[in-house]
Amino acid sequence: MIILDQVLPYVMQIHQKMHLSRVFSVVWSHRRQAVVGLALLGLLALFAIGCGADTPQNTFDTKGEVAERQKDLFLIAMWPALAIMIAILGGTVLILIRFRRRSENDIPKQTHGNTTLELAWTIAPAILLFGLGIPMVAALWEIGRDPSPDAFQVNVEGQRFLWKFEYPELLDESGDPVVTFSEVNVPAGREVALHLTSIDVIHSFWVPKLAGKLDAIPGRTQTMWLRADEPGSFSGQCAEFCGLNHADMRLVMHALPVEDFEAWVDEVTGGGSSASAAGVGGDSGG
Ligand SMILES: [Cu+2]
Repeated sequence: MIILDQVLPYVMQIHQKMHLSRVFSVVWSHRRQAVVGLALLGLLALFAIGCGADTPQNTFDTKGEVAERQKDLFLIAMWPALAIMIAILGGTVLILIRFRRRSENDIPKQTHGNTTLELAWTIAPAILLFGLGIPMVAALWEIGRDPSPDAFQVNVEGQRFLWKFEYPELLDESGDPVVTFSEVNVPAGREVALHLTSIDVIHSFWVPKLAGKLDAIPGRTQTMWLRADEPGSFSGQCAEFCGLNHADMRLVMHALPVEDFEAWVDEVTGGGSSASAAGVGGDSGG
């Protein structure tokens, strides 16, 4: 407190001496430093966002129709938002500089209302919202639809801390559905229906390159569909904090070429029920 008692009068003195406009003019006179500082900040920002794009869960590197449409939605919302942000922040900075107080008795021009401006800033956002709304609703409709009847069926069960995949169309030699953990095989290029549930807490199923996330909820079954355009192994993970080992609740979705997929089906079923699963028209949905 003693320090504060000593410092405060001093600060007050400076404050009285340096009127705000003078502070501003001091800052303005150092604009070369300001420009250098801003340039450095910009460089730092570029450096910070320059992280590798070649990562296994990059939502921009889409490999399936659902993820692709979701990325498109994000971009058509992001670009206008970015333009608006630059216009508003840029305008604010411009106004701060252009209309700054230049002398002690400087009184700004007084205005009240501007019909043109008010109409413009009501109508323009309305048009923008409408323009964004149409493709968004269309995409929601398509992504949120039921899986097609010939989709490959997989029942997904979240449990702390792994994913269990059951293939209702693939029966092993004792007649039980084939089950895998943490890794799931699906046919590339064919629609996959995922029926999600959980046996303990709420988890969230997410394979970023193929589709957005959907919660796996105890006592409920939620269905989503996705399709891998090309064969490949796609990394995913639980996206809902579910306990201490949540970070270990990863998965890999292998989208196999037709021959490989059929070979795997033959292997796990003993050649028994490969027809319904690998072919078109499996109808024993989960
Ligand atoms: Cu989790």
